[in-house]
Amino acid sequence: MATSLKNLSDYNIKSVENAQNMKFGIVLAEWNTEITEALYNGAFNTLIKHGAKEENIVKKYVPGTFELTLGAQLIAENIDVDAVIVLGCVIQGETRHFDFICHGVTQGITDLNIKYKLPFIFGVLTTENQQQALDRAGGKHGNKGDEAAITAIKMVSLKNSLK
Ligand code: DLZ
Repeated sequence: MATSLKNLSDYNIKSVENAQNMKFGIVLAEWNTEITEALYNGAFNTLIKHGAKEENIVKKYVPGTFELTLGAQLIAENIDVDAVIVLGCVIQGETRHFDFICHGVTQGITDLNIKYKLPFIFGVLTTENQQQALDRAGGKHGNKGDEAAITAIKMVSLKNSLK
């Protein structure tokens, strides 16, 4: 996660395998859409930069971050993909809804990783305010979408190396 000391988009490019033969699903939440579309652009552009073909990247929407788990599962069950990236943004409000959504999606995505033996990558921002989210969606702390894309490529590489 980005801090003032770590930019999400800083990574060692040499250590990332070429993604030309990999297929990705990306599911994004419609809540805080300015942020989630920026995360998507970061993820998409990073996958392309590392060799992924545009036709091998499927984009789907769900209403909110809580629905990312089922959205990701439906992609995994119905589309031929090597990894699924989920992108959302939950901003702290006045009630505990934030905690329930964050807990639900974190546990949900963890469960999917284990159940399907497929990389499901967690690209969800959980911030105190809109500015913190903007800072991590193409702002001064980079873009968590970039990080999610790199993580997806690395996890697919790991899986392929063990076949
Ligand atoms: C209800 C809700 C609230 C309060 N906040 C957010 C948020 O900050 N980010 C987000 O992606 N979704 C939010 N939602 C919607 C929930 O994720 C979910 O769509 C609804 O609770 C319906 O299941």
